[in-house]
Amino acid sequence: MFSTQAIERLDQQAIEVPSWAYGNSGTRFKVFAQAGVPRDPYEKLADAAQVHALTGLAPSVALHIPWDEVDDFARLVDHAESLGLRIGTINSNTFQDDIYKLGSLAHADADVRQAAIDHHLRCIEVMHATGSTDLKIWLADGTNYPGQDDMRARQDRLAESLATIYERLADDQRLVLEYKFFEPAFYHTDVPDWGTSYTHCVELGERAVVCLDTGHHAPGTNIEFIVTQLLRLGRLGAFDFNSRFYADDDLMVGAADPFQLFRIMHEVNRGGGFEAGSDVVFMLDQCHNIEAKIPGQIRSVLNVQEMTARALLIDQDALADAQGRGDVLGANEVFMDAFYTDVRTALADRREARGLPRDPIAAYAASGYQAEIERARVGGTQAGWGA
Ligand code: LRH
Ligand code: MN
Ligand code: MN
Repeated sequence: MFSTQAIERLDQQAIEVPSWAYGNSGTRFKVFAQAGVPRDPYEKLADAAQVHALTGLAPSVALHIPWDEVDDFARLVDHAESLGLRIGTINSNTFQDDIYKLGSLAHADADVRQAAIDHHLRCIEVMHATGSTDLKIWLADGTNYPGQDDMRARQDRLAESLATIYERLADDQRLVLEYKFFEPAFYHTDVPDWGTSYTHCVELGERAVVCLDTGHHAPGTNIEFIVTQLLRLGRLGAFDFNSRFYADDDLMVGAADPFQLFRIMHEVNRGGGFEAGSDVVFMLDQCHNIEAKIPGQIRSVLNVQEMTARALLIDQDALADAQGRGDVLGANEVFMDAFYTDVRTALADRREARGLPRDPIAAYAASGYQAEIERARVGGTQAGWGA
């Protein structure tokens, strides 16, 4: 079914999983506790290792600081390596402390800005200790009411704070700036869209790149166009994948709108994002509030793989030919033919050939791992919001 090049790309596909997906999570209404959830970052890595062992798709784990602070990061790295994993992106959280109520890097008070900068410097230390190359910054900064603060001054302060952090990165480290159009701030957000993120990145330098979280756009936004543009500009650093029906729902990627994921993956392919040497990081950023966490992560990485496989099936020559001839319906048919192709059996065959289970979800259920952690772990923590 697949070309040799497509098989190569699928075999090499790597999707980064977030440590917070394994802990208890929920909404502002309720956090539902699940039996066997991890009590610390070591156990989160052990759970992530299950996902990789059964799919071959998830070799790295993103951490959030301070959720995943430990005394000895060298020990955490050893633990990750013993599980066949590595530590990926380090996310800085400047949204959970009282001092950041009115902002962090864009705050009006220089002392608060300094505290937020210091937190990022701590994240850079963690990156050195873990070998991580990406510092991902998402800011809750913004205002709730018109006139509450000077939006223009906030941009200037933000630019200055980001520059101070950027200067401290090593040559092989990147600053990845994530945008989000609203929430928790409801009137304005200081990095609301890809244009603002891109503008700050260009000002900072070549190692500043944009993170596109699929849940962070207004309804109806053509996300794949943003992917195209950022790849064209050489500034698409990372994805935070998840699904949304309404706002930042953080549901499983590929669940709400697999066609959108397919369209995104086509643009990634078109823009060279799957080529050797591409440094686009494909991360999941989602939580499992009501479903089981490890199977939820397995389902998610398989969804990404399936839509990537379908995108790689697009007959590029036929598509270019139809486009060149102005054959509107013909071009659309070539595109849709690939989307409507069921790749699940072919991917199961490929997994079997690689020594992986044909059905990773069934293999997880049969492994006994879930029963083991439910027996061994008592008092798992809320690893998401409020941890
Ligand atoms: C913000 C966000 C960001 C955070 C994560 C927990 O909505 O997408 O990436 O780090 O959620
Ligand atoms: Mn995100
Ligand atoms: Mn989000």
